[in-house]
Amino acid sequence: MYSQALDERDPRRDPAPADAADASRVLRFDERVAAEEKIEPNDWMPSAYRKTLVRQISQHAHSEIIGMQPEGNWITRAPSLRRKAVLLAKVQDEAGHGLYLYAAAETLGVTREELVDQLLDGRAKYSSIFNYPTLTWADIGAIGWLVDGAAIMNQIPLCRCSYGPYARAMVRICKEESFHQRQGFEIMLTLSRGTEAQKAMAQDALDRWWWPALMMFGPHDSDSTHSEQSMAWKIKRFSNDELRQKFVDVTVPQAEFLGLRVPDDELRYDETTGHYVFGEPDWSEFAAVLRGEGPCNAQRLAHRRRAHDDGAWVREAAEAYAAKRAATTVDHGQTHGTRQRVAQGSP
Ligand code: BYC
Repeated sequence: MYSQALDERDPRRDPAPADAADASRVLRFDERVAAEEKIEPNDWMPSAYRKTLVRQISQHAHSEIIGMQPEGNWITRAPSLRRKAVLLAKVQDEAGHGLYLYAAAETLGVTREELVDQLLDGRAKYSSIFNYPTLTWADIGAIGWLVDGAAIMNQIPLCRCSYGPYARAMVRICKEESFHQRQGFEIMLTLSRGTEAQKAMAQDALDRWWWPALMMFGPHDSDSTHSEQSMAWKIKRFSNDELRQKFVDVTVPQAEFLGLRVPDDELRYDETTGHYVFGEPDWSEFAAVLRGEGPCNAQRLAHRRRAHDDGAWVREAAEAYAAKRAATTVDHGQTHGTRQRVAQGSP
């Protein structure tokens, strides 16, 4: 009877009962977000909230995975066994971050295979920063200090993201990023206290990584497509410009401590605001990198595709093993069940 009534309803004139239910669910969702309750995978959520999270979390996961390449480039050339062990551990941490983040994205109903396909066929974005080359050992210091430093600034607030699985993944990631930042700063400190050539190498790395690091925070708030809605949903807690400013305020005194010069002629401390005033990143360069035209975009994707193809046998072996185990479990289950029935005297 009810379904017949539904069938006869003209959806263009009659507001659907589902709409009223949806409106009340949106209201309840908004109240929960406002009350700082975490939204969990099985909770109702607006489809746009789900879509935004899948986009951001998967881009973040891809960044961690592609981000292994510029540093991986230096593992065999690290200047000592200690530096090699530390760098290896850092790059492995990044693989781990990628995996937690893919797992967090999967709780939203998307498969890892879909996400990986989007990366490999060039549909998905990953952080612009990983499309720059690591030319010298000092670049490993600059990445730890500046790139992981920017990452921490951006990611600590994500520990309070309204979506539970993302927020919880970020807690461990941030602890590890903090270690990464310190190892980078320590490399820069060693180089800047070293020979003239080592100091020049550190300065050159700062010169090349400073502006790309500022671009990591994304476009200006006025050009940011998603910030306003993401902040209303408490996915983002600070805007791109707010985080960029915090990063500059924290990092410039660190550069001074290292005795290095930040490559920005407009940089000055404003006594009245208590903040640094800084120049404008080259946004046309940022746009080009996002279009796939950065110095290493093609190389990074080609390398990732090759690694994916080379790893096909591992995925196939894992699937075959899982299928074999599943079959064995069924066999054992039947045998066990049969034995029980026999023991109980049933046929
Ligand atoms: N690079 O509306 P907006 C790491 C895109 S991993 C590329 O402001 P949103 C590490 C943006 O996606 C670092 N694309 O976006 C790993 C959007 O395009 P779509 C990665 C960028 O999402 C290894 C459009 O521009 N960190 O730390 O509100 C070793 C408009 O932007 C970038 C994360 O992923 C960029 N830099 O804000 C060492 C953190 N910026 O999607 C370190 C999580 C913007 O509409 N993500 N775009 O096609 C976020 O916090 C935010 O997604 C962002 C951007 C702040 C990055």
